[in-house]
Amino acid sequence: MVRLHDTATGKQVESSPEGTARLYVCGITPYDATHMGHAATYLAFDLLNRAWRNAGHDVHYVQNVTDIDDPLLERAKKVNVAWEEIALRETQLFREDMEALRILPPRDFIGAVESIQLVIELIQKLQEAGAIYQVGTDYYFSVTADDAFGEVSGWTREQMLEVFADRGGDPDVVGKADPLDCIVWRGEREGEPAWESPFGLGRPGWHVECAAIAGRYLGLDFDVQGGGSDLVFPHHEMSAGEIQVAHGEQFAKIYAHAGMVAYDGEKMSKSKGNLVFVSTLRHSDVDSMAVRLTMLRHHYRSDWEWTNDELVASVDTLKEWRKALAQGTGAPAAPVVAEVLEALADDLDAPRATAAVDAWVVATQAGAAEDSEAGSTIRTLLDAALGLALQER
Ligand code: 5CA
Ligand code: ZN
Repeated sequence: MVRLHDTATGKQVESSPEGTARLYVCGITPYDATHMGHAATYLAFDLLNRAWRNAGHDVHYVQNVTDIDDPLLERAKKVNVAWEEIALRETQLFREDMEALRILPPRDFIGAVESIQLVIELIQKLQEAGAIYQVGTDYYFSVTADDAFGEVSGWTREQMLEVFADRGGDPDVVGKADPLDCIVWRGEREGEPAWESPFGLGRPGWHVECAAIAGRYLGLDFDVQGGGSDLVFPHHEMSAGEIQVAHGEQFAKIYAHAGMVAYDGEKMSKSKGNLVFVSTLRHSDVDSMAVRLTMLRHHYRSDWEWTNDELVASVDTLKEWRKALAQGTGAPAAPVVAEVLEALADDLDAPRATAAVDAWVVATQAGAAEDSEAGSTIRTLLDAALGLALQER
């Protein structure tokens, strides 16, 4: 049984999928390369994917790519490259980055652009429910249509209003019924791409894209909706609200959020430019497994700061781990297997899991030799549960 912290209830809850476990994780907006903050979020859900698999579940993992959005169009204009080209290039780079870090790919990897028909259908359902209205050529979702509005984040209106504008919202648009209402269809603007729809030429709003993709590929009431904690509000609140109003059913059972990774004292973000790119590390001499171990040393829910010192320490740690594994014989592996799997099932506690491996390495290097198969057992454990492939060199 995998236990996970649920943002909506503020508690640790048991995730008990019936058969196939269903996971949706919010994907990248591909206007720049993947940084360590993104990577840490995808690593968190990779641990969940692996924990479920180790518990015997098949996992249906869906991830989107926000391949049409304001930041992408702004970047395209600035560098004078077609937005489609930037999106394709950065999405490909993201896939290579994830592969290098041994983050298992989703079963369905779905772009917003290829999902416009699904989005239109969802907006039509919202229209039938009387939950959208027009302002000029734009359409908005009325948050008051959702009785459960606010239950994903648990935030007050004041808290919501404080961040809404910074996170893609437009509280000051004249003509909105409620400043928190979010756009579902943005009428065509000059120089921007647009698609035909019953709502006129335009493009989808952000939240309704993830709602439509998750609803179509996973069905309703799926197991876990995941992303970084910057998506709690408005993104996950709004997509859950839209599905609840359109279908009268719960969007997800659990809302799980990874902490924010900082660099130079501030949240790592494309807009601030304080970035450490996965691809830069990948093209240096640094072992990708050391990059992965550095992230594993931090609990996924905590906010933490990326430092070069920790990366260097991980390189040294892996040297010791490899040496101990190469001995073959070592301290008993069975209790380490049990502890690592239990730590990961307990809200993905990777720091506790890596500490158990450290203890085994120390004991083995000190001469413990009760288990003749220890090296290969621990190697397999590291690979399957923690995604660390430490092949012999
Ligand atoms: N395309 C949307 C989601 S539908 C988006 O938020 N894209 S993103 O490229 O900005 O972020 C991709 C993922 O990385 C999201 O889950 C986001 O919550 C997470 N993320 C972004 N910055 C950080 C950070 N500094 N630390 C940890 N996670 C982050
Ligand atoms: Zn999303």
